[in-house]
Amino acid sequence: MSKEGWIKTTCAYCGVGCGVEARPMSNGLLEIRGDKQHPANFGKLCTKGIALGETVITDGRLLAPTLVTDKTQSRQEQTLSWDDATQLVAEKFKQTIQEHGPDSVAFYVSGQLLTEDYYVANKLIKGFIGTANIDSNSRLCMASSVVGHKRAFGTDTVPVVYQDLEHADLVVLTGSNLAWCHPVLFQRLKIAKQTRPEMKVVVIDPRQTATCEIADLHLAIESGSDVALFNGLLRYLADHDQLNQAYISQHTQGFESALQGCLNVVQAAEITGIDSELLTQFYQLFADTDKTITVYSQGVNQSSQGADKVNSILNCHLATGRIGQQGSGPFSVTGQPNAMGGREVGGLANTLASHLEFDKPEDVELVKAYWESDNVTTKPGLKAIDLFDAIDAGKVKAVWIMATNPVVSLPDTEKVKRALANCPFVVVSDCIKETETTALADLLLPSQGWSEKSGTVTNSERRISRQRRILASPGMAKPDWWILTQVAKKMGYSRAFNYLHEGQIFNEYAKMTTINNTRGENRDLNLIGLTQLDDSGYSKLTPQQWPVLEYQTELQHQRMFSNGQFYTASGRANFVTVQYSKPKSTTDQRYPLLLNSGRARDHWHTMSRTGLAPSLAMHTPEPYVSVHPDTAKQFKLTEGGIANISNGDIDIQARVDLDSGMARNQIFMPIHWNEATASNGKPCALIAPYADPISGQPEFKHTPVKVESWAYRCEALVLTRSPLDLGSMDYWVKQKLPQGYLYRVASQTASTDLVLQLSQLMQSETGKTLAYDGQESEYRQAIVRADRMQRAFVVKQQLSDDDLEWLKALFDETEADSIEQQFLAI
Ligand SMILES: Nc1nc2c(c(=O)[nH]1)N[C@H]1C(S)=C(S)[C@@H](COP(=O)(O)OP(=O)(O)OC[C@H]3O[C@@H](n4cnc5c(=O)[nH]c(N)nc54)[C@H](O)[C@@H]3O)O[C@H]1N2
Ligand SMILES: Nc1nc2c(c(=O)[nH]1)N[C@H]1C(S)=C(S)[C@@H](COP(=O)(O)OP(=O)(O)OC[C@H]3O[C@@H](n4cnc5c(=O)[nH]c(N)nc54)[C@H](O)[C@@H]3O)O[C@H]1N2
Ligand code: SF4
Ligand SMILES: [Mo]
Repeated sequence: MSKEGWIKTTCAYCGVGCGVEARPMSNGLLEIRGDKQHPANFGKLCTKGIALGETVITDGRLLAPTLVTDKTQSRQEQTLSWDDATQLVAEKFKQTIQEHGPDSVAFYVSGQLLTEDYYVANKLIKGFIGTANIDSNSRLCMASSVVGHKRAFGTDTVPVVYQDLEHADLVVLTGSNLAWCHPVLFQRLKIAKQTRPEMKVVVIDPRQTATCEIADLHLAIESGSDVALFNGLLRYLADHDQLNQAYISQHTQGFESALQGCLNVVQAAEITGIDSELLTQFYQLFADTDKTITVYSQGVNQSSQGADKVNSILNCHLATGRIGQQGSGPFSVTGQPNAMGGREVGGLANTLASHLEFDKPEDVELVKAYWESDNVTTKPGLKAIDLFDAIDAGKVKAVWIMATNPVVSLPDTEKVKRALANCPFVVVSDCIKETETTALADLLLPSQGWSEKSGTVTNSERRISRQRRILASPGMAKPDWWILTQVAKKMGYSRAFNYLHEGQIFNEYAKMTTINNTRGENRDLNLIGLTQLDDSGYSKLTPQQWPVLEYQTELQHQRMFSNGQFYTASGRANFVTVQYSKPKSTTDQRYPLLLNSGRARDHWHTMSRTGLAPSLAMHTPEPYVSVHPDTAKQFKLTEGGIANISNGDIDIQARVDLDSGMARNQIFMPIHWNEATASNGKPCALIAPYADPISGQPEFKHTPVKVESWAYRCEALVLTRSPLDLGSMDYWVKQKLPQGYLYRVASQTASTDLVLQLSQLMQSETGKTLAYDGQESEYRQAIVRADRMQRAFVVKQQLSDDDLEWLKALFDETEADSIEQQFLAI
């Protein structure tokens, strides 16, 4: 802690992993500023980082272990002690294993766990329970990159460092909306381009996104056609004598095979839908520019060809020797704050631990010896989609979900719901009480959240940083690692899970990276320089970039593979032969448009945290669907109207946002709204569970749908100081405001019926009722108590921003007479 009370920690959100300094304020919130010394951000923060202090309120928190004794509508709950709750998990898991074997249980975890939590979860299930049925929401996020890296490099390793973005002469961003999803990295890139205008930026994305603001070239690629684009590039480089032959012959293998079947420019142009001249312009730019970085993210990974897309990119970098050199390399940016840490400790069903692998029997022996367990599993477990299928089929009978909300974020959410509803024992560890996933739990366990929990995370450039405890946690919330160890002990594994604090777990993990790998000779992930940390050293740990052979007191920028040595059997990098193939599903007359899905600037996933910050809700207050104006015309949609989006089985609704940057055959929806925040705006409800056959990563960006206008007869604004249940309304969206909660409502019923429904909602509030009846054109009702408006609604055929501003202003009034006068005025 600094003299002024600032505590250094790391941002709760994206994989940039910005350093944050936080200081408690007297009102219980946190003052936040960027950490000037942190090498990810040097003091900068984006909108989400800046607003972290607003999100530490305890609204909606899960406060105690809770047993749900009746999962039906008339839900019955019972609070348990930690001892009883963890005893119950241990007993249920043990009983299930005894009756049905270890593969009948599973964990489903998250890149939002800290490395220490992840390590303990992985050790318990793979090392002691004896199944690898632990998968992570990183399957939805990074799995294709993991496969691509392993196939090419023999190890799952990001070669570049952030500085490379600043040194590059060409930055290709493909399937990445860096401006919104990794904003501080984007700012670094933008400043670098301003400083060196000769730097070129190319964006490859079917949409013209905010990232295109700095693009010299935007290639609006047909959805799913990246392999054709990068294979075309490989062939172009070969045809134009732009290969690095020396690098290919000295450091790689498999080039000839990879080149065979690569497309020429005309063929690539045909498949990608990009004009061949524009494509040639890009290919020539790539050929001409030695210092090239290719940044890629979910437009690449989340595809039924995700792993092949990744290798098509890596092939081009290997063919030009552009890897491990300053300013060049392929750069898979990570999504969640600890997506990378999870990959390190083995949080995916098909990795063992610490970059030790199932396909090497000697690695399994090393893990057995290190963990002193005979029960270490020898084979991979079920990947996320298969795992939920196995739950649905009754094969997995007990599941523990931690720090993720699969009922919102997995494809085919109806199936996920059904699977969990029928699963005999569902445990959910979360900070929030009411999510779509906690609604299906048999047992809820309250976890500490950001600013309460303590441990480490690793960012996109392999840099390990501390998250520190700053505030006390509410109720009985505990760290995830602690909860896991209590269960492990009660299952009979006391000796292996006797940790007193997270520093001990980190130490055990750091040492694990050195087994048969003293100084990184067999595996690149090596933390020997951190194995000597004592409690005080862990407490003061400054950012360290792996490999950590010596404790880093000075800032390091270590590129990987600079010496041309890889972790394959031969030490050479592999070219992987990949061919373009069509995505699994295609549009037809009935479903003529492709639904693409992704992120909005100021929200994080299912909004459990960003939904609490009024300042963050302003940017995109409602679930929206971006549509090209021509497409809108064709399907009779208007700006600000509501669209119905359907896959034939399921319909969802969102506000129409006309966007001329959209492709005409696509629509785009953000992933953030779900049943907790909107009536029916969840894209995953429509998405089929098609996945990449190797990585298991779902195809989230390519769903054929039809779209039509969702006509409504009237709208309402409801402002209230305490939350309401609007479950029965046709269309509603919840938004946090400084004054309380705003609900935007649209109804297909007559306005008089809507007024009746809303009046009933008003009744749970006490005070003087004010009612204004403008004879169909406008209805208003409010409850005033203690010189404050407590709850109010306005119903009109069409509401405007002015109506909202008027209502908000009345909520700030502190004099009952004045409120009444204004509210009832014509
Ligand atoms: N604001 C915000 N930031 C976040 C997050 C958040 O929730 N909110 N989440 C974090 C997480 S976990 C992740 S994984 C990252 C994700 O970060 P990004 O991957 O940058 O974000 P997305 O919006 O999912 O998708 C990126 C782009 O892929 C494009 N795309 C779709 N199909 C294709 C295709 O076939 N080819 C190509 N080349 N592009 C295509 C989409 O149009 C979209 O613009 O963001 C992280 N940062
Ligand atoms: N259609 C579509 N779907 C997608 C994507 C897409 O682009 N399109 N992207 C996918 C990707 S990349 C991702 S990463 C996922 C994200 O999807 P999810 O992981 O389902 O989303 P989150 O809202 O981040 O869920 C995290 C939950 O963990 C809780 N939590 C936060 N911190 C802690 C903690 O320390 N401990 C515990 N126990 N709980 C905690 C939060 O309250 C929240 O309920 O969505 C995926 N789904
Ligand atoms: S860029 Fe990412 S890590 Fe940095 S402040 Fe923004 S959300 Fe947090
Ligand atoms: Mo992600």
